[in-house]
Amino acid sequence: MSATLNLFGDWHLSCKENGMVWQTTLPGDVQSTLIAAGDLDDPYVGMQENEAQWVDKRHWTYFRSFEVDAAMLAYDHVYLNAEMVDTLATFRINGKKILSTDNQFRRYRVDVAKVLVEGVNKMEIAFEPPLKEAARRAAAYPLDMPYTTNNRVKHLNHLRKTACHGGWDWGVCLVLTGIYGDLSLHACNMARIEHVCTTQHHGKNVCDVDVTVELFAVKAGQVQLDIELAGQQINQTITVQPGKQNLTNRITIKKPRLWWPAGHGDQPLYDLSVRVGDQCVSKRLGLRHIRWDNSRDSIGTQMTLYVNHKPIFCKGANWIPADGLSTLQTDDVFERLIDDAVDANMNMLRVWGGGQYERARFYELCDEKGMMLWHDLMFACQLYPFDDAFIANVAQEIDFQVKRLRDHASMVLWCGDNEVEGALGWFEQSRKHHDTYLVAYDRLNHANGKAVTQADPNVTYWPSSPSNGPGHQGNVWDNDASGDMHYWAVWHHGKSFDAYYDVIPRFCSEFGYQSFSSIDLVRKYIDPSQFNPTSPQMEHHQRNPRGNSLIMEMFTRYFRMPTSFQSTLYLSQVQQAVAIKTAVEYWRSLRPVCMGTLIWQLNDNWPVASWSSIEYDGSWKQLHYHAKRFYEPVMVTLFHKADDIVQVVGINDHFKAAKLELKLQLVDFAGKVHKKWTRELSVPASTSKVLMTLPIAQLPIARNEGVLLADVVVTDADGSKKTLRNTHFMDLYKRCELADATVTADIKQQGKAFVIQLKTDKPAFFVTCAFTHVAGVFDDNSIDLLPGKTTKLKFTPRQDVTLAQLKKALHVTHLRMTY
Ligand code: BMA
Repeated sequence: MSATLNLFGDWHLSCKENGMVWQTTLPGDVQSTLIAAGDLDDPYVGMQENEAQWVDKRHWTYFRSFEVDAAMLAYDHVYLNAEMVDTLATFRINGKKILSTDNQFRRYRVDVAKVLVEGVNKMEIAFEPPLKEAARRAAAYPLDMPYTTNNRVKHLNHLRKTACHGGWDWGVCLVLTGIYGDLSLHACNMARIEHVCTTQHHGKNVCDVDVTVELFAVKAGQVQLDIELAGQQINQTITVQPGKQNLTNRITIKKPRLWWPAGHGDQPLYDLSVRVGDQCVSKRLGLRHIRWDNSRDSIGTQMTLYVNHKPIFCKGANWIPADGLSTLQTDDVFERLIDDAVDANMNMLRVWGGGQYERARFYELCDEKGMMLWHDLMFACQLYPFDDAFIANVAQEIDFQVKRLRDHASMVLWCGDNEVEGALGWFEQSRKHHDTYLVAYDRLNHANGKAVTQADPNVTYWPSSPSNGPGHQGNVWDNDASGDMHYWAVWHHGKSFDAYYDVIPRFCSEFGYQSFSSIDLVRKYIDPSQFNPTSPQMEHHQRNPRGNSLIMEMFTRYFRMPTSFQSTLYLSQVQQAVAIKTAVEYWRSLRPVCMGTLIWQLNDNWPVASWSSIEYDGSWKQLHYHAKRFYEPVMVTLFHKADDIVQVVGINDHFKAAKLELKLQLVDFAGKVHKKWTRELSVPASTSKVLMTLPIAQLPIARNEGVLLADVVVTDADGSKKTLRNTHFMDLYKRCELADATVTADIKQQGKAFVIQLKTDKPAFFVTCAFTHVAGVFDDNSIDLLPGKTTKLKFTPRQDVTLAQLKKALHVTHLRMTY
C-alpha cells in the first residue's frame, strides 16, 4: 500500500523585509502572486518591468499547514518529492529543516517520516534572494566566469536556474522565485519507484521493449511488480535489497505500429503502466527507431536524422520558455504553440539551453502531435563553473531529466549547450586565457555528456550547438561543412539576405530575423502617445541593442521607407518573412547535403520586438504564414543568385515521388501576363530537383517590371490535391513600381469560422488581414493576389466574436500601402 498527499494548492507567502503576507497558490511564483494581489503592475505593459525588479532582492517564505493521518505514518517510508524548486530554498516541517535546494532542474526526495506528526503539520519554504548568492559564488570562485550580457542581471551562470529569467535579447527580466513542478508527500512500504525507463529494440515487424524499473528500497524484502504494455502483462514477486537497484523485463510487441514525425505518418502511442505495490507510473510510448548519421563524407560531417530508417529533413524552430511568468506557462499555451508549429508543417522544435526543461505536458503533447525535440542541456551563451561540486550537482540534474524524458517518442537528441563552445571567443578573459577556459569548458561538457549517456545509453549526445561534432573543436561559427550551424551573418552582422546563399549548412539550428509585434498587439502594451519605434516604451520592448537600426537599415536596402508607424510594424514583418523564406527555401533545395533548418525563434515570452514567428498573444506573424508554405513537404521554390539565372527547384520530403503540375507566369505590375509555362513534373522521393532555369536577361520584360508567379498543383500521397503559390521578385522591392492596388474584402460566417473573400484590381503583394482586438488564426495570410480571381482565407477566432464585430475590426494591408 502507498499513500500520496499533494502539497500544491493554497499557501501563504510572506516577505521578510516588510512583514507582509499574501494568500497564494502553488505551483506558482512570487511575482505572479504580487501581480494578482495588485501589488505589482503588469510588468509587460509600458516600462512597468522596471518597477518589478525589487522582488528578487527580498527574502520570501511560503508556508501552510496540512494534515497527516496515522495511516500514512504507518508506512515503512515517507518522503517529500519536490520538482522545479526555483531556486535557493530551505524547507522546514514543524520547524525542523529537512532540505535545502540550489538547482531548479533537479528532483529532490527526502525522508520526512521523523519530522511528521499525526494531525496538523506546518511546512515552510524560505527562499534566499538568488542574485545575491550568485554574486557571492562568483566572487568566491577561483576563476572569473564571464556571464552573458544579454541579461540585465549578473552571474546567473553560477546558479542552476532558467538563464533567461535575467532577460536575454528578447525577454522580460523577471528573476522568478517559486515552485513549478511538484510538491508532494509519498508513503510506501519496502521500496519506492525512482524511475521507469524503456529501451526499444526494433526488428522486422517486431519491437522488443525492455522495461527497467529503478527502485530505492528502504529495507530488504519482497515487493510485487506488475507491468502492462500493449495488452501484455508481467507480474512478479521480487526480492529487493536496501538501496538502489534496477529490474529489467522484456515485452515483445508484434507488428508494432510505428510512431512518425508530423508530416510523415501517425503517432500511435502504447500505454505502459508499471506498479510496485500500489505505486504506479504510467507512460505512453511511441515506437520508433532513431539514428543520427554524423559520419564523415566528402564535405565534412553529416547531420542527418533517420526515423524508422527513413531520412527526415528537420523543419522547425527554436523554443523558449512560453512566458516570463511561470503561472502563464499553461498547458493550453503549450498546446496552442505546438499546434501552431504542426500547422506550419514543422516537425522539430529545439528546446533552447537558456530556458528550462519543461513540464510533463509539453513533452506529452510533442509525442501526440509528432513534434520531434532537439533538447539542449540548460547552458547558454556564457561560461560555467567546472569544479567537482558544480559538476556533481549538474550530474544529478541530468540523471533526473534524461531519465524523466528519455521515453518520449519526440525526444531525438540531447545537446550539451547553446553556444557555450562558441562563447569561449566572446569574452576578453576567455580569449586571453583561452586554454584555461577551454579545459574548464571541456571538463564540464564531457562530464555532462557522460551523465547523459549513463542515463540513456542509446541517445545521441551532441556536444554543443553549434558544433562540428564530437571531438572536433574548431571554428563553430563559420564552418558550414560539419555538424550544426548557427548562421547569424544576416541579422547580427548586418549582411543582406543573399548572404544566405553563401553557406551550405548541414543543419542550420539557428538563424533568425527580427520584426516588431503587429499593431494589434502593440496597442495592448504601448501607450498610443508612444507609437513610434524609437519612443522610450517601444525601445523598452526591443532588447537587442542594435535591433531597431538593423531593421531600419535593411528597409533602406530592400524597401521604400514606410510612412507610418503601423506600416513600419507591418513592413518589419514582411522583411522578416522574406529573410527567412530566402534561407529556408534555398537550404531545403540543398537536401540531402543540408538536412535541417530550425528558425530562431518560435515564440515570445512577453510582448517584444523579436525573431519569433508567433507573437506573444498567439497571433501568427507573417513569417509563420510563410513558414506554413515554405515548410510544405512538397513545394517549388524560385531563387536567383548573382548569376541572374532563376532556378525553379522542386523539393519533396515524402518517401515517394511527388507529382507536380506547374503553372508559371511572368506578370507585370498592372496584371498583364507576358509569358506562361505549363509543365507536368515529378520529383523523386526525399530529394530536391532543379525543374527549370530561366536567365533573367532573356525574359520579355525588365527585371523590375514584374514577377514570376508559380502556381503548383501538388498531388499528395493520399491522392488529395492542393495548389501552392510562390512568387519571385527579380529585383529589389524598392525598385519596382508596384500598382496602387485596391483590395476589397467580404466576410461570411461558416460555423465557428469566418471566410474572408479577397479581390484586387491590380497585383497586390504580402496582402495581410488582421482584426483589431480579435485573437485568432487564418489558414493563410501574407499572400500575393492577382486581379480577376477571388481568394478565400479562413479565420478561426480564439474568442467569441460576431460577424458584425469582425466586419468592423478587419484591416487589410499590402506592400504598396506602406508608402
Ligand atoms: C541565438 C540564441 C540566443 C539569442 C539569439 C538572438 O544565438 O542562442 O542566445 O537570443 O541568438 O540573438
